[in-house]
Amino acid sequence: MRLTLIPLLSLSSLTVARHTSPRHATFARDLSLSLSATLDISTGNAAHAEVVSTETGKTVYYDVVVSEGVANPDGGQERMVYLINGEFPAKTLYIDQGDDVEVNVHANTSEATTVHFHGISQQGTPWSDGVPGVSQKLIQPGGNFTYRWTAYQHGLFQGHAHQKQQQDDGLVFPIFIRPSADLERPFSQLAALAGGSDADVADMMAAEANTHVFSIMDWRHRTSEEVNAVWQSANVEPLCVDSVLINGQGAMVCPPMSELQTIADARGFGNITAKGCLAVTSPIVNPEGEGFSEDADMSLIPDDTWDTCNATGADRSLYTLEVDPCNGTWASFGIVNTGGLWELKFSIDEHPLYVYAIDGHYVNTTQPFDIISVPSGVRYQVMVKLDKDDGSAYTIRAAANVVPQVITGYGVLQYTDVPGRANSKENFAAPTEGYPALPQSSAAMDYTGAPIAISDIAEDAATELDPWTDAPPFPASPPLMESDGNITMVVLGMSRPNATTWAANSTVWKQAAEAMQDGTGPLAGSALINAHSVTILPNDTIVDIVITVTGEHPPHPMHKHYNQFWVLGQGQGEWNYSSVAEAAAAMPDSFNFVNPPIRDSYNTPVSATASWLAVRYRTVNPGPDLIHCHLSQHATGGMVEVLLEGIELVELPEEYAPPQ
Ligand SMILES: *[C@@H]1O[C@H](CO)[C@@H](O)[C@H](O)[C@H]1NC(C)=O
Ligand SMILES: *[C@@H]1O[C@H](CO)[C@@H](O)[C@H](O)[C@H]1NC(C)=O
Ligand SMILES: *[C@@H]1O[C@H](CO)[C@@H](O)[C@H](O)[C@H]1NC(C)=O
Ligand SMILES: *[C@@H]1O[C@H](CO)[C@@H](O)[C@H](O)[C@H]1NC(C)=O
Ligand SMILES: *[C@@H]1O[C@H](CO)[C@@H](O)[C@H](O)[C@H]1NC(C)=O
Ligand SMILES: *[C@@H]1O[C@H](CO)[C@@H](O)[C@H](O)[C@H]1NC(C)=O
Ligand SMILES: *[C@@H]1O[C@H](CO)[C@@H](O)[C@H](O)[C@H]1NC(C)=O
Ligand SMILES: *[C@@H]1O[C@H](CO)[C@@H](O)[C@H](O)[C@H]1NC(C)=O
Ligand SMILES: *[C@@H]1O[C@H](CO)[C@@H](O)[C@H](O)[C@H]1NC(C)=O
Ligand SMILES: *[C@@H]1O[C@H](CO)[C@@H](O)[C@H](O)[C@H]1NC(C)=O
Ligand SMILES: *[C@@H]1O[C@H](CO)[C@@H](O)[C@H](O)[C@H]1NC(C)=O
Ligand SMILES: [Cu+2]
Repeated sequence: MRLTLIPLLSLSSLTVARHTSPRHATFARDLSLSLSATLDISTGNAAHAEVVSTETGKTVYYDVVVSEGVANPDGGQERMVYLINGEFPAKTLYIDQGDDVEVNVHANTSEATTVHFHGISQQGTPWSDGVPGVSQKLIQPGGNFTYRWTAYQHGLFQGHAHQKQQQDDGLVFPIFIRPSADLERPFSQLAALAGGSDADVADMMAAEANTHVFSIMDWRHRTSEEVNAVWQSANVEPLCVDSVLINGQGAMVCPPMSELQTIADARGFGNITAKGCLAVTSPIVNPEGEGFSEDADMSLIPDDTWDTCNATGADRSLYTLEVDPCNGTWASFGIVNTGGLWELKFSIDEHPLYVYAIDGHYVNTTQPFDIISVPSGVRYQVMVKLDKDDGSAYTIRAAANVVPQVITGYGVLQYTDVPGRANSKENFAAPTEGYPALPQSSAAMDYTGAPIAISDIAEDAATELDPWTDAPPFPASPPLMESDGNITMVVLGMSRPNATTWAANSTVWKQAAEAMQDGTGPLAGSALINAHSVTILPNDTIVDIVITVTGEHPPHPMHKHYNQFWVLGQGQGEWNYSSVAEAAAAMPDSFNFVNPPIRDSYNTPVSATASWLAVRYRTVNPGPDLIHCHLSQHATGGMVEVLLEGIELVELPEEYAPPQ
């Protein structure tokens, strides 16, 4: 049921709000000058002498120039990529918690674009959320747009295009917000798990401020627009990638067919292609019936996108992070899946991951884990103990562990190289033909991302973090309950009407459609109120969003903009309850009201028949919020709902108001 519509809004009647960040002299500074300064993180001030809570009193300015270039990151194929300030992949943007942030995005591109700050709450700045047609107009080629927001949060985030699937082409950059000094951290727990002491806590504090980010992403030899062209013409969703990159570098891997077929047989895949994909004729890829296989034209699918794999002669240099071999010290790594398709399992051989934050929120884990699974858009922060020998090297792995494809990307963690040691570069070797040369370290997971026993003893099998049970928020932060106010339930059914569309409640929100490019926005409240895929909510109300899935779907990593949600429950079967309270009474084991995960992205459970996911939050930020599947093809395919929250309360600053 849709909620009551509020009266149509006239954007021109909105009044001008106080705006805290004044226009700055650098706003229109010469682009060539700003380029050299851009993303040169000189404003860092992690070691605050004084305690800061939410205000550092400074504004940081960044120019983000998006342009088009060519790159061949996996050695397999040169192709168009987006460059951020001239680089692929983009550098991480570091800021301090409490900073006022101004990011001027310049579209030096042939396609219009916008940038969404993924995970940032945009409290008080809904015009900087970057959703075309909803919070702003598209930035036209040659144009620019200044995003202004305050870094109330801390930890790992990302900025990425929210137009079409441009993110998949490299229009994405990690953002690390260094936490303010006075926050309580979960580091003494981690130190205790490692059998350490206060010295470890101090090391972790220092490491956190210098977090090194690994962006992991699936990669294709065709641009997202080429992929879309195949999708639309063949009427088959392209579901096969060419490689997995770590920080924009990687290697095409073409394992021997015998190896792949063994995997496929073990999993009941049937035939597998040289890229490790299900055959395009598989009913999982291409279901039977009208709108699907009946309307498909397989002849329009190029062989090199699905069937063949050719890494012959490719230059395949792996991303290598060199670390100092200081004994016993800790490194902080951020892991963000900047890709648009495959959930990736991440591990570093022989280095357990002490997870301390997920989606920029501290967590209280119970043990170190060998493997974490990172869906598109999700961010992990981990401490890793650097306790190995000089000159040794360890393989970093990012593996797709999904039904339609098995594939791994590799990187190297290199302790300052000492030639001649057992594990230095000259001794790297390919496991078998078709692989790049890798350090000879002990893996925690195989090519498919499945944990492997480190020895024959069962207890020594590699461990993998379960986000539902193993990472409650730190400090404990139980959810709002019925006693805190009325709760509105919004049920959204995820569906796939045909081979080219994905929908939230049967309505397809066409992000890429012409309607979204015609100049609606900023904060297109009135334009959206009568639109499809819009739920209207008052400000300051508790909302339960229940995502339901019917039939066999991949996990949908549901991402919400604005503030984060509590993941209250998940389960199998149909959702036939009128409230979460009623469902919880019937299935108490499917819920956690004590200390559930706090996230801005979470997977829907997989089921052969039906499943559901229930999340809770309070509307606190008047404006157009969004919840959508973060798989870029599902989002552009239409699996999006706009949540118009207290939209009548929005006061649009003059500089964001539409021209009269
Ligand atoms: C989605 O559809 C279900 C079932 O028809 C309905 O109960 C629910 O209210 C709808 N949700 C929205 C937001 O329209
Ligand atoms: C940014 O765009 C505005 C118009 O919206 C224009 O006046 C300004 O010159 C542009 N600045 C730069 C640096 O491109
Ligand atoms: C804009 O793009 C063109 C070509 O795409 C490139 O030559 C130029 O360097 C870019 N300018 C900036 C400031 O990035
Ligand atoms: C698998 O491939 C073989 C050889 O190409 C073919 O004969 C067989 O029908 C395929 N099986 C399936 C289940 O697609
Ligand atoms: C799939 O659905 C969309 C949206 O309803 C429609 O535009 C498109 O034509 C459909 N495709 C086929 C092959 O029916
Ligand atoms: C594979 O790539 C190499 C190098 O680009 C090329 O020489 C060779 O012909 C390709 N092989 C096939 C089977 O396409
Ligand atoms: C690190 O310290 C441990 C315990 O003191 C020691 O056994 C080990 O050899 C040291 N490793 C290095 C690389 O110095
Ligand atoms: C963290 O978890 C441990 C149990 O693993 C518990 O004893 C402790 O109270 C938790 N701390 C917080 C702040 O939640
Ligand atoms: C909660 O709902 C009840 C019944 O609809 C209503 O009387 C009450 O005013 C609501 N409370 C709040 C805080 O909105
Ligand atoms: C909901 O469905 C389950 C089976 O999925 C059934 O056991 C239960 O009785 C139903 N509950 C209601 C309130 O209809
Ligand atoms: C919206 O609700 C939040 C949470 O109660 C409140 O802090 C905020 O002031 C409200 N915004 C407006 C404009 O009323
Ligand atoms: Cu999805």
